[in-house]
Amino acid sequence: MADPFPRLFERTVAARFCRALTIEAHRSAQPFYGNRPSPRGFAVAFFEPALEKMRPAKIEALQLERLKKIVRYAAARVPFYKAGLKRAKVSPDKIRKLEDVARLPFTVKADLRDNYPYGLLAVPLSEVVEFHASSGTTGKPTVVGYTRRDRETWTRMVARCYAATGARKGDVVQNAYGYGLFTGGLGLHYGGQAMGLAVWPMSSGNTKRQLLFMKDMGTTILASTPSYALYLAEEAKREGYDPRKDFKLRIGIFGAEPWSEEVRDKVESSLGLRAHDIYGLSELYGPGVAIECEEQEGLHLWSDEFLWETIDPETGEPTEPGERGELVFTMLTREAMPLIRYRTRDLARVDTEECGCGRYHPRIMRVTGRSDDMLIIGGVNVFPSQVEDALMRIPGVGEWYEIIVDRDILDKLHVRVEVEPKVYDSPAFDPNVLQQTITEELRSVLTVFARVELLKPGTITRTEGKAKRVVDLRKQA
Ligand code: DLL
Repeated sequence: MADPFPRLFERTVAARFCRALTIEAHRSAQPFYGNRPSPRGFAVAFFEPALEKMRPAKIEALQLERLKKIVRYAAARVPFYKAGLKRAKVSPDKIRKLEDVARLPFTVKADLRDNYPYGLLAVPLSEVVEFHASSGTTGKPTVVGYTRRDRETWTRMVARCYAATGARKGDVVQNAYGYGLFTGGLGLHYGGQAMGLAVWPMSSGNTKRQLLFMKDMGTTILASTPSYALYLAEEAKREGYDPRKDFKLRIGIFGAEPWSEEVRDKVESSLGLRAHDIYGLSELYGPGVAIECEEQEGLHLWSDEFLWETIDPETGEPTEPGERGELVFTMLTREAMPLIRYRTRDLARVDTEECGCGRYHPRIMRVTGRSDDMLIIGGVNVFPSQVEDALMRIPGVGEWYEIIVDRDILDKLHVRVEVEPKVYDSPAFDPNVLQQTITEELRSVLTVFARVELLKPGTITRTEGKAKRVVDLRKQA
């Protein structure tokens, strides 16, 4: 079956309109370096000017056309959505205005786990060109698939992000996000190339080599987690570099974890660049859902592709306009794995005021927290339930444990765990072997290193109510 979605998509005037715009943007494959200065005097650049500068009324018309189609598409192709809509007693033709989205049921991370690995695919495997995976709440990863067109859409979103930061041809990108199942590496890679930039696929780690490349290759754009950028700045000093003289950095593209204005100030002053916050999640392609433009006042959310809502995480009801809530997204053109009303668990406020850069796409005013217990450790998502699952599988491990997260510059994970009393008292007990086994198991499940400390049975304070298993000592400004 060749390219199913476009046919479905082609039928309406709005779809043709949108397609025309996209073609226009691609025809002028050269990114447009509009030289209209923003109120602060920065040059404003666009990758797809027509789509990026679209007025709110047009965006909404396009969203509605796409919403109708994607709901029909998902219901026709994904048994999970067919059943969900039936249970909610909504047929796809009942979607007549954008607000009707609230009649549709939510999709949550557990639905991806329950349909693991391929149950949410709307196309046969022969149409999928790429997969990525992120942490699930237990040992099973969350799987996401892309058709060729999905990957193109993702690429265009990330290219828009680069353009919004002021990137231009001739820029050299050092991409220090992890390459592999994590979407950071390849996402920033594809988008950078589409923007016509030279991309170094560094991946994360090997700090000395990162610094050497930064100097010798004349890196102008650093893409990494904000904590790794801070670490690079510290290490640069330690290694005898003067970042402002030795490096040519001018733009930082930092995301995958929450960060603050204080961190922005530190990274900008120590590395001599302008730091831009980028947001995304694997379920929504990966990085590139939203980015801070040169105004650095909130992250433009590409609302022609992602229909957003903010809800009260307790009740699921929409929040008042402009009020902080949990971000919920419907992917408007996703072919391989359409997601309807996906609850991200990320908390933020969305601002719909016009921005000085000329984009009307609303702005996420920083993701400041989560409505679940997911921890982000050095950009890697870790659910406490994954730690518990892994520990409880290991013979000799007791029932009491504690997860401590701390940060000097980089995040540190420390797992303190009691040994089972019978094992602890046995003459054959070898603490080194048990510690090693736990360390390896955690590393394989979480993909981050945890310092493991074995404890005598009874060491951890027993609580009468809910056990407090996680202590997060990081300061979150
Ligand atoms: O972190 C994708 C990404 C890669 C984003 C590179 C930006 C840059 P996941 O591993 O699925 O995907 O993690 C997604 O990370 O739900 C948020 O909780 C958090 N997150 C991502 N970006 C930001 C940000 C990638 N800018 C989860 N600020 C999301 C705060 C962020 N939290």
